[in-house]
Amino acid sequence: MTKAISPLLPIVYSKEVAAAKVRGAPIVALESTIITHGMPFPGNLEMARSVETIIREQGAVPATIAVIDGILHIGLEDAQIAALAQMTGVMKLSRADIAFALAERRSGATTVAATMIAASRAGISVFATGGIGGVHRGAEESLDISADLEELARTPVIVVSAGPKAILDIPKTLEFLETRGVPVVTYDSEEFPAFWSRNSGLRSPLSLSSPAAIANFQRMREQLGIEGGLLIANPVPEEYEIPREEMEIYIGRALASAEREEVTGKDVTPFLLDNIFHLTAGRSLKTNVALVENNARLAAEIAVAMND
Ligand code: PSU
Ligand code: MN
Repeated sequence: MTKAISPLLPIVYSKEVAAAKVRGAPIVALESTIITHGMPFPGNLEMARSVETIIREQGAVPATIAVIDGILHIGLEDAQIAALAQMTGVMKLSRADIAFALAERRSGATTVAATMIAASRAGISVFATGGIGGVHRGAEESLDISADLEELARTPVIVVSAGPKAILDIPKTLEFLETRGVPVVTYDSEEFPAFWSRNSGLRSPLSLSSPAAIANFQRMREQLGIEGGLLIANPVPEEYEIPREEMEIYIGRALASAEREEVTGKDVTPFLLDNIFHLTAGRSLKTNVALVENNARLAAEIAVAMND
């Protein structure tokens, strides 16, 4: 039997990220599933570009992460982002299959879980997204719980979100995070947000109101030898929010369609988001873009504070 030689990790940094690493400049990781599976073209491309601009304006460097032809890219050039935004049939990669895409030289977009793994490997400790995956409604039956939650428990990256996507069971998602020892910190509010809405009706487990305090909290966890990430919930700006009562109607309809069409596994989240986009005549997308931009701004401020 011939012994397999371990392959080297095929990792490439964009010019901008490579230079930032040399200078020790603050870097913010960005996921790519939100581009390929979370939003329709061209809104997805506009969002991908605007979050990068916002991060630069705050004095940090954006690193959009994706697997392209078997190479793990930490930071994409603009043409690569544009190509990704229009690609169809791209894999949606999580902890279970990111190495598969690399080994098999495939292309794939990274979810929150896979982006955390890649960011941590690249020495990046802050990451901005829209909403994390979580415990799905009806998980008692389906056992559908996003790998994002387990990743938060083990990988030391600060994830800035607008809360778990409201299509999920938010109370159960919070219970799971508590059990796994993941701190959930709402930014500048005591009320836990619900993605498109500023309020979930639940109180936030923790709350902090400055980027410096968030950076300090994560450093203190490191000092204690606690592994794992930190979930920041950043409520969507008021002018873009869709009230919870209204969202619940669309979510109910989308969930009913998913059940009727027997959608399962990785397809559930993209299916629901697309359905809600149509049910709200595109309004949910405007809110989604606004909240990702808002999260990118806060993530950049935290990355800058981590460097102080
Ligand atoms: N947030 C969004 N849009 C998205 C996602 C998050 O605003 O498309 C993606 C993220 O990549 C997240 C994934 O990790 O959905 C969760 O998928 P699942 O529920 O299958 O774990
Ligand atoms: Mn799932």
